[in-house]
Amino acid sequence: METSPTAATSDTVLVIGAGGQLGLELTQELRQLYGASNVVAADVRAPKDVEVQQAGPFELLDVLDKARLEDVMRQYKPKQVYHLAALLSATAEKNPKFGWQLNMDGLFNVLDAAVDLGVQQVYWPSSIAVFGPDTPRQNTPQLTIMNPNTVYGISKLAGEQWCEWYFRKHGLDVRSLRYPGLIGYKSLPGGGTTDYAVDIYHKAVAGQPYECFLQEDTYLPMMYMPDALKATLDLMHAPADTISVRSSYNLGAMSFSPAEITASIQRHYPEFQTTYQPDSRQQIADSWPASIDDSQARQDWGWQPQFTLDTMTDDMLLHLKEAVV
Ligand code: AKB
Repeated sequence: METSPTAATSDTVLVIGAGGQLGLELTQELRQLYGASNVVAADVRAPKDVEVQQAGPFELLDVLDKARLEDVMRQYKPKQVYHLAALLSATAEKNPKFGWQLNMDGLFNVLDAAVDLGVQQVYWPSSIAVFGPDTPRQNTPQLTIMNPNTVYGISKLAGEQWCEWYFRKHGLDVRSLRYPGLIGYKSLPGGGTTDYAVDIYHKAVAGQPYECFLQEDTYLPMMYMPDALKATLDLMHAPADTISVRSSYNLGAMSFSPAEITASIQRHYPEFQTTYQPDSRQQIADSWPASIDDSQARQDWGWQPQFTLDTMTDDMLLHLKEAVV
């Protein structure tokens, strides 16, 4: 095994894709943990919100620009890099070449710079999209038939294998989770197949009906953002010798259908209605697991989700209502 030539010396953390659905909340959480000045937010677009801009260091960064990435990393010498920039499933299907380029070349740039500049740890998110129509749909195991059939899924599966390779070949401590659909109230997702489960809450609070792009009985694995943040940080803080999976861990919390999330919302808004108009995202959803076996994550580093569909709904609606008042 070849080891990294120089060790990063600072306590700085770099978050690439800090303006995205996960990046925004993860950056806030990391700033709480390590201090705002120690967490560098980077994104291809400057944050619109002035408060976000002023909350800590920010760098404009296109992860495909390797020279700029290395400059930022030389400047801050991060000990940890969270690389979150990617095109999600529905957008990547519409723009396959760019989806592949961003998701793969971006990852290579980060992994190579991390090795060259002695970064201690890299985090890179994978997804339930690594599974495909041949995969067992219920309680999908950690190790099983994959055969993804979306550009996003193919890029995530290839990325997982590369992460494992960089660990074996270079000793790079890269860690990863296969996220289910993520649901939070602080930011909107963009371009995913599971996004309906965020949009639906916004419509309910606005007093409007929701037209869902999936069928009412389409079950998908989902997770509330506080659980996703906890899982990410628990994984990154776990001792290296407890991490038995160097591709990416299955991670589960809850599974529900559009009909079930509608019923959960109706406990608060009895008049709320969802209609169903499936589009091309239905095919993507049909190729993904309905539920996930995450026993390896539970066994290795004690993963335990907190939120159920109803407790998530209660919390989402509470926060979204506060935002409109
Ligand atoms: C998507 O729907 O593309 C993402 C994912 C499951 O990775 N939310």
